[in-house]
Amino acid sequence: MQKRTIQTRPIEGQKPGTSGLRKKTRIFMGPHYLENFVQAVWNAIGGVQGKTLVLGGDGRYFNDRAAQVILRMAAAGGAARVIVGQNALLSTPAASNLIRQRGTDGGIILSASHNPGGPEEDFGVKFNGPNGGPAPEELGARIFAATQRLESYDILEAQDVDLSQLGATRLGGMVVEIVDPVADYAALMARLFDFGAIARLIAGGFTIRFDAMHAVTGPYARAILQDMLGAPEGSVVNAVPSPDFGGGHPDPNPIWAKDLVDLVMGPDAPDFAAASDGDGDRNMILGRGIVVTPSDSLAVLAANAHLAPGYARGLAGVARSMPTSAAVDRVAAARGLALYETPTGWKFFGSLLDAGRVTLCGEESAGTGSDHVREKDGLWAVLLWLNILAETGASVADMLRAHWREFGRNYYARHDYEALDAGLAGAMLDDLRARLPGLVGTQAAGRRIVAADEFAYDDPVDGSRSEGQGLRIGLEGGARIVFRLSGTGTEGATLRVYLEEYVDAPGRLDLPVSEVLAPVIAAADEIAGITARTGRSGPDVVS
Ligand code: VG1
Ligand code: CO
Repeated sequence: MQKRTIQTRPIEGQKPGTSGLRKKTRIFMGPHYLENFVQAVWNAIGGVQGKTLVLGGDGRYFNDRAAQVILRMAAAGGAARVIVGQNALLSTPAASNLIRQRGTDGGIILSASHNPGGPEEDFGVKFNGPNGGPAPEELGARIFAATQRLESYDILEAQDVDLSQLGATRLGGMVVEIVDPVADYAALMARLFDFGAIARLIAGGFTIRFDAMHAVTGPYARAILQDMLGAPEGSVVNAVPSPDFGGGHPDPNPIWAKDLVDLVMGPDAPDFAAASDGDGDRNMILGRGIVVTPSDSLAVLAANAHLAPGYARGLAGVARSMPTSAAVDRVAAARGLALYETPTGWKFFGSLLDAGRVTLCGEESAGTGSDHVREKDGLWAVLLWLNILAETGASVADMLRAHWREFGRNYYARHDYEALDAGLAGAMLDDLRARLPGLVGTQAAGRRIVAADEFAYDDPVDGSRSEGQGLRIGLEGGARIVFRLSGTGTEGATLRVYLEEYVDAPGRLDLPVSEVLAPVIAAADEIAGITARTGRSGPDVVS
């Protein structure tokens, strides 16, 4: 087997976004595109000579081909060992766990997460460091810089490795260790949660439905929920990962998981339902007659996590991304927990988790996790909910209502305007940014603006500063609006508008979200001029 050095030239736009590099699959399949980026990763981390890496992905189209290329490039770079999930599959949290558990030098995750997959859809590559977490901003910047001065990459000339057989094999001088993608992750879950209590709950007739959305969590959910916890066959649906996710968006929200919402609202509702995304790090929680807002889910979990064995000692602190609702802040205040507010993206939780400052963290985008790995974790959230329900005997709806009675309710919604012209969307936010200082004291849709700023974050652990992380508007009475542009899209720009209103009057805790937020939505439109500037009559996705 021969190592080849291939001459190449920098390719524009290989800048990692909120979560790695995401592009149209066709772009990734273009000449040198994947190879350039992978070589840039190697260069940015000081090469892979003698290192051990983890490799796997969510099974989307091109996952298998990309894995073979990365193996050949790791071998050419002199890596000692790559631990690969069987058939190149690993959920994002399972990859994070393997990186940590095996004490490796990091890993590569092939995923565009909740973005659709297929030859005409999206692909992505992400590097996670030795702590198991996504590359921090500073490393992302170094990877990008390396893409801009790349002249060549090294690759082994070799046949494909058969990734369907468990066990160790060699590629040149490198060991390729093919592991069961589920086993270590399932063992971790069994250590954190009271599987006996959950199994008894299920044996007692408590019904669950988990929708894997044709993505990577299928095998994990089947093994854990059905085989280990005894949920009847058929409790996990859409459980076979497919390269195009059955033609759908593997995004667990009320739009793309509408079937599940219809199910819990109908006569055959299970006691508990959930869904995850393409790479298994997101979660959506539902109960009979109720969909739990991710921000509320984080707050409920923070208030009750001590009921699960893995968190019985209590929490060190909690963190949420800035656009996430302040529901968890109220729990933190009541329980005397430290609360951190970070920019969007899991990479910002890493230093807090590593330093032991927080145990639980979450984002409004259906991401919840803890210090057990360094990624958000969909099935973990499902199991923590089940453990809490098993301990309390409450229904999902009871849990929520009791939570709102105790802490008040942060009514919340996110409005996404997708595939906007990038120039137009950028100009809209630039213009608003320029007007921020003059907004305080003025009125929008009849509400007085009491705060207006652009969020910047100073990491209290490593001292790094991240600027330009979202425009925030505070309205009199506690309502909040946040505007930011997505960093995970592959087409034009996506504007995200995050809307929140806090209510604690006992008679007003169970109102329709759209009714409570209507004045905040009107104010948001007036402040940024969304309708006027985009010509859109409303958002594409409300979650
Ligand atoms: C989105 C979410 C963010 C999440 C990120 C990655 O980013 O808003 O909260 O961390 O996706 O999640 P953005 O920049 O598009 O708003 V995943 O499950 O797509 O890796
Ligand atoms: Co994801």
